[in-house]
Amino acid sequence: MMCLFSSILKSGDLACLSTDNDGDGCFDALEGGDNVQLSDLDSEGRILGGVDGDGVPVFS
Ligand SMILES: [Ca+2]
Repeated sequence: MMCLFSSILKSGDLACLSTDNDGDGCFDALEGGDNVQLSDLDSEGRILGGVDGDGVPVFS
């Protein structure tokens, strides 16, 4: 994956590739307030399933 604009986290990782930007141990997808459940994520915090035509994740 290529990031056009991204900050660098304290960990040295690119923020756009991190699934826990603030490093609190809770996946950002769960903290986003879009009713994402743990069961919607893989073990690394990535949303399972595909994306719609606008690149928005599609999950049930
Ligand atoms: Ca987090």
